Amino acid sequence: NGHPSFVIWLTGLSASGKSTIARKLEKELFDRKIRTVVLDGDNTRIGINKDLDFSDEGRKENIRRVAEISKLMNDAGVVVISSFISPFQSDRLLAKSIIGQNSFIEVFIDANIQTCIDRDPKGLYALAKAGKIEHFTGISSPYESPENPDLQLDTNLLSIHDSVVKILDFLAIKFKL
Ligand code: GGZ
Repeated sequence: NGHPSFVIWLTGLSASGKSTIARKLEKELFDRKIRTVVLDGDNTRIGINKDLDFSDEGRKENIRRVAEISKLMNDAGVVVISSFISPFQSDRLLAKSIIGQNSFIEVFIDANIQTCIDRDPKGLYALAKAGKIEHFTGISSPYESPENPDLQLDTNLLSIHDSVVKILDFLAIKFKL
């Protein structure tokens, strides 16, 4: 009854393209009558996770909670697009174990740090370099690249559209969407 449910987990630096890809993918899935929700820092860090900071521990708890929410929504039959920097391999592994390995699709949105610094759409990299934001990912806090992602999308080379198509192609094969 209905469509399969799973979690598309987008990981990558700030300004790598995660949110834009998440929103376009959401629209494509909506057009295919697939019930979809996007979770990201914008809709979780102001609400359920507003007590958390960007320390390693704050991020760990952020990812743990959004993984648990992703799991609950997934169990209700909703496809979840979770778009978080999620810089630590151990936290992504935890998310995978919470969600279930067959339902967890790890997509590495791979833009190199210099590209992100050059884009700097919100001026956050400049603030971080000036020491005005502490432990900013890529500047003063690490990003651990996924070792074995289901998909790796180089947004230096691929357009947003082509990135979304690659995800849809993957889902078509894996889940016969
Ligand atoms: C990284 C930060 C920080 C620090 C604020 N480090 O590009 P944005 O602005 O809109 O998205 C980033 C968002 C990252 O939140 P996440 O919940 O995805 O991070 S994590 O998965 O690591 O928990 C950025 C903004 O928050 N932001 N301070 N210090 N990004």
